[in-house]
Amino acid sequence: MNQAANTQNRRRRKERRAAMFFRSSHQRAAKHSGRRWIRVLLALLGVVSWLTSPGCVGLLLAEDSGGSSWELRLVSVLEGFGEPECVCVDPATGAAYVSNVVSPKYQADKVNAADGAGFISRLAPGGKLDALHWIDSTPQAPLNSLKGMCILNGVLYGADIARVVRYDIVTHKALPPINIPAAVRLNDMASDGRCVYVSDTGGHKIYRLDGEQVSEFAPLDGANGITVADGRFYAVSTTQHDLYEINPRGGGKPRAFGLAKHFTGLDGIETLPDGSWIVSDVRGHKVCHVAADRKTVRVLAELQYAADIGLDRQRNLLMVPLFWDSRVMVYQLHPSGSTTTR
Ligand SMILES: [Ca+2]
Repeated sequence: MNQAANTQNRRRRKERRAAMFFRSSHQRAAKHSGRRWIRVLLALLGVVSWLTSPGCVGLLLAEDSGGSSWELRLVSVLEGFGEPECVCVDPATGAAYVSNVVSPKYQADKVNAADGAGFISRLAPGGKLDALHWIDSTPQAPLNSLKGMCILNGVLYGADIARVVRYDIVTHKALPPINIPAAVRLNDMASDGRCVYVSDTGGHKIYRLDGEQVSEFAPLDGANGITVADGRFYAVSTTQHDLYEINPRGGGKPRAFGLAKHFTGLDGIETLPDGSWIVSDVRGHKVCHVAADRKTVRVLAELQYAADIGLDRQRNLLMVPLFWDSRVMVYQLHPSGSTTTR
């Protein structure tokens, strides 16, 4: 009887321990499950907070613009030019300068003639024509086939066959030109705030002008449009039909984007604040957006003879000279889907 009672007591103790074990397991599981939900909730809150942070909004915009999120809205069409090749915007004032080659219509072999027929126009900030003949060619300071221009320290620089011409912006006074005897066909110009650079399409290279000291900066077959943005140097080739990143210290092999299949005669290039680009294709008759991924290309406008574009970053204005059409198109540049003017 005692033995039977003992056995029964042992069994009851076992059952109580088992019940306690299962109760505590269930409590642990419930507690664990609760912690898991808290973790999921915290993670969700984190994601929501990140999505609404300014950095993330910028990232999302950048990703959008990395795809195809810019569009052009026509503001005005300016007439009366003479084979305009380049629009150069002065970032200090918003005024823009237009180079006029002046050449017999559709005679491409005449666009590099030393004929003293060129002139420079000026647009007021916002893109209205201010002075069609702001600078005229003179026997003392001839303008032959002026193409790309840039501005550094109040001086307007222009590429004119084998010379870089210079004008004081305030006084209009011509400064002595800088000759580059080895140059074949100078084309576009850009400045990094210290030096100016000029491409030589015929000589397949880019020169650097440090003051009046000229040196070879980088080789590039058919070098045409050049631009410097945030310490990075980009160029387009009118014969290789591609965009290139160039070592800002000079030298080395330009790094091609690999987009040649999209273009037939690249001319101008500008970098947008989100790290993407706008390029003009003078023989492809279009202006395109190249996304920051360096792969996505989208046509923004189909335009006959779209030459070297100018960008007013403050007003988000893009100005496109139409070479043989002798007009300049002024566009507002908008992120896609935007309905407001910035
Ligand atoms: Ca050009």
